[in-house]
Amino acid sequence: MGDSVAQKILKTHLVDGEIGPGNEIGIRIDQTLHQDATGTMVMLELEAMGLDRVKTERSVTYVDHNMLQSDFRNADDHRYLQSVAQKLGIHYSRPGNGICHQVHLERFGAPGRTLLGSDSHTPTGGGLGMIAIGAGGLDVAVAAGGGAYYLPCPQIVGVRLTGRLQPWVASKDIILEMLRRLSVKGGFGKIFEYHGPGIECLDVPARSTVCNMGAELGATTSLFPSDWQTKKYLEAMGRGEHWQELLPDENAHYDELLEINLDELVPLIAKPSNPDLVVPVSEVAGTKLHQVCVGSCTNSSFHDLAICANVLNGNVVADNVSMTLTPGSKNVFNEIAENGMLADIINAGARILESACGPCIGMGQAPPSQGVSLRTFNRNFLGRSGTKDAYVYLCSPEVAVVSALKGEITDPRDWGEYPAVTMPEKYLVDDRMIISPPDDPSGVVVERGPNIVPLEDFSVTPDSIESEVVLKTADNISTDHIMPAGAKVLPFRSNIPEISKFTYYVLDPGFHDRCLALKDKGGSIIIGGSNYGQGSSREHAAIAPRYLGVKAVIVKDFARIHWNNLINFGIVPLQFSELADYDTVEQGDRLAIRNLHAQMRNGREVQVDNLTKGTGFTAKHTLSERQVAVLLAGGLINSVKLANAS
Ligand code: MIC
Ligand code: SF4
Repeated sequence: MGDSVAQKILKTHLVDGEIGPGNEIGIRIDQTLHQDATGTMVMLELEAMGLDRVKTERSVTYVDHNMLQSDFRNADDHRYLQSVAQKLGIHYSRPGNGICHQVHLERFGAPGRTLLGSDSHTPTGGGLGMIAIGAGGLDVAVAAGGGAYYLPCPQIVGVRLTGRLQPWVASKDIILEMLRRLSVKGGFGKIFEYHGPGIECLDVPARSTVCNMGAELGATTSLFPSDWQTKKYLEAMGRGEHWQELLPDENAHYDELLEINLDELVPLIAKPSNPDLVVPVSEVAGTKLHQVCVGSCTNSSFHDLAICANVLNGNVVADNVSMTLTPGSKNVFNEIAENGMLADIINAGARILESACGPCIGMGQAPPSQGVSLRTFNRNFLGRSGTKDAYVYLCSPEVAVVSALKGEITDPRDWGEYPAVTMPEKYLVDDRMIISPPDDPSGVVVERGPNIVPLEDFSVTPDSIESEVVLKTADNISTDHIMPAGAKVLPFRSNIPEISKFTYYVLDPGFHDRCLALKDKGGSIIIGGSNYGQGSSREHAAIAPRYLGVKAVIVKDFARIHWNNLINFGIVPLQFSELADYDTVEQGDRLAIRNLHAQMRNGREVQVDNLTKGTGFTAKHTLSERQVAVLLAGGLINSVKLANAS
């Protein structure tokens, strides 16, 4: 049996363990990506670990999330990031240069490489034929310091594409179809490798849209082979020398196979408020709109904007709609400015935003009360838009732009001829907004504002836990629910005591106070449903609960990145062995776990007593031996410090 592209890359980067089902493997990371919302924490962690210079081939910090400077806080973070990047040997992409994933694809990604990013949509890089994985900041910090990235060896699922995308059907519809079939937890523990004749019609940005939103499947990552399309893209970006062909062997082995016939695909849409509530657009056509937003790291490439400009040209956005467009990078912005498309967009009344995450992370453009917002983004979790009772739908730029003109959700195939877009032979590349670090950093002074609060020391995980259930949740709780983002909260990303006040704020405003009241009474425990912690990689969804005294989280099952983050910050992650036991526990119950260390070390089962009900149940854990040691040490920082001391 031959190798898939994913296997080839994993094999050349394997530094620990053996590739095989159920094994934990360690891989070498060539590049790291950090952004401002998670990156300040990564830098604080690097400092806490005592690292003086990154050891990767390339590490880049982007400023793209915390762009609103309504007081000193975000501006302080930017200044800190710029100076600490200089000190640690990290490239710094200045605010205005674009969204991290779009810029990384354009300027740094390369076939055959590994990339670890402190952002869940890092798999965007898979469009170039690389293994790009999203992780918590601490894992990224360790990788930046030259350490391996550990992961449970993923299954490799081959997704064979046949046929061709039909007019008005976009690559976004491929990934929406995957979500329709597999759900937001269908990708757990898997790498999706797209292949087959259908990939020929997809250029690199189109492929990256598919890989980007593989994060919503809960996948480890997604990728495409590196072929002539990859070569063409890298050459157009002036980086032809980074191309190498990387194809699956003819008899490549895939653990599972799926097939999508692109000829049969129709425009799709995800309904509120989960990315897998996917139906054909025709099913919700006619729904009146209040807002349409095109952009985000999923759909802000030149082609995405060009389609919009073409359809908007000569028309005006419907009276009842506020439309925004966001170019994903300064290069894309320049491109549409140079060729006149920007004027078509402005004349149509669309509001052009700076190249950044913007409305995708709730940085402005909150929809009106009970408003319907149609977005080309990747997430529509409750409250993420900034308006709790808004209805957020996710779709392709094609669906978005036609609907913006019609004022209601519209199947774009009813619009007319599909616009022909001429792609640039050479993009207008200008890297002057990326600051390289100096060879000698000795003169660099790290600038810290008052909002930057160093991480507190974490104590060792106790051997005995006796705590109250502070909250019981339903399935599919996202890290947006646990720790919301948005203009109000993001400025506190480098200040844990302050940001912790927003924990579970949208779903349960009393959470913070209840936790604090329990902090000196043994702390608290959270009970969760299935796919707990899906979505963003933000480790604040683990650090803040830890700060508030949460000792354990017991759920039906976890999403990948959050599970890792809980371990990294010393919160015990357990799963119900019998799902029915979930129903026996209530908020307010006092639970006890004795001899935790021995139970975790010696097996997979942990006994939990319900002191309030006089009952008990068995929970299980899926941690490797290495992870058990990290958890019991009180988290990864403690464990790295211990290793450095010995
Ligand atoms: C997101 O899309 O939720 C974010 C904001 O990019 C996050 C990172 C963060 O919370 O800062 C992600 O996807 O990991
Ligand atoms: Fe930014 Fe949105 Fe992409 Fe997250 S999903 S990186 S917030 S554009």
